[in-house]
Amino acid sequence: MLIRHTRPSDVKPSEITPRAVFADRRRFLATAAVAGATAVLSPLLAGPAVAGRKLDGITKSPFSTDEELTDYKSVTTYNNFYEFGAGKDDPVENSADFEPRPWTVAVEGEVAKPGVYDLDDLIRPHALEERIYRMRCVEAWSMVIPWVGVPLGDVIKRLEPTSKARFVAFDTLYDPKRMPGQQRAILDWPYREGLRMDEAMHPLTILAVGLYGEELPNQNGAPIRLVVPWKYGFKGIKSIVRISFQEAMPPTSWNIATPHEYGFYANVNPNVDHPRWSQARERRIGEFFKRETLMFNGYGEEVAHLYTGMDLAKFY
Ligand SMILES: Nc1nc2c(c(=O)[nH]1)N[C@H]1C(S)=C(S)[C@@H](COP(=O)(O)O)O[C@H]1N2
Ligand SMILES: [Mo]
Repeated sequence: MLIRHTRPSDVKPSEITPRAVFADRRRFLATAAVAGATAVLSPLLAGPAVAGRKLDGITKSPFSTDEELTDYKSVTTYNNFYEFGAGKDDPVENSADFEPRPWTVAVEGEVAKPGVYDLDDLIRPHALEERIYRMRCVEAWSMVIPWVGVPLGDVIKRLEPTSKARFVAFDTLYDPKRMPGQQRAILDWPYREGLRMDEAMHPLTILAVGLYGEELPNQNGAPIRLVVPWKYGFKGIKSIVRISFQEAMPPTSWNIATPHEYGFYANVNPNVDHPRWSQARERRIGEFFKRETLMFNGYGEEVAHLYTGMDLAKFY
């Protein structure tokens, strides 16, 4: 549960949490203390995840596009999430039993406030925004999705990265029992992604916790995923459990798998083709005719300055 109507100070965890879960939480607290983590822990456990639970208090963002939304069904049934299978309809079918609560995110590396953060403690200090973004998959299909989330930059500022932090790395959960696709070596698990610090701090970059006004469905990366609308979809890592601040450029899953096909930057660029297909046009899901792909997915005015002087054919 991301938005609570009770203040944490109003209720003791022993009053609202079933005994077994409370015991588990105490074990977790002890572990975190042993690990020396400066954990910021909510005294309330997040409630069980309920698919389609409405999120409250969402403000509309001026960064939204006014293009027609891709229908909810397509957004939630045509997915890439290899942890649940490589077919587009595998994630919705195979993630139904995935429990995205409770959830913690480890914050590590070059940062003043490392620790194991409860999801709520990472997100709740920030107002939830609706961000309607064009999304462009490297496979040349696109959607318009009304995400709900918070600017990653606001979260990062609160964590206080050190002056050495030049990159941010993200890991997806590694748990082959809960993510059956990880039982096969399709990728070098866990799925990993990363951003340069200025990309991570850019106001368009968000951590999403919902879509269409509701908590994220499992197949879209519950309970927390990255959204970077000027980059190919694979940068938008799902079900994040680790955020690490680093001096060196982090390895990323698709770059490890096929370096000549997928680079670190992965900016949407109609002028640089994938070795096996053109990136000049895309099929907007729900439309028949293809449309032209726009430089930086149409966000060039906002982000082109980040790449001044870089050869984008070399740094693809
Ligand atoms: N952990 C993880 N994150 C992932 C993927 C994945 O396979 N595993 N697929 C990526 C790709 S290729 C795309 S296009 C987007 C799709 O996000 P959506 O299903 O919410 O539209 O998720 C990205 N994030
Ligand atoms: Mo993708």
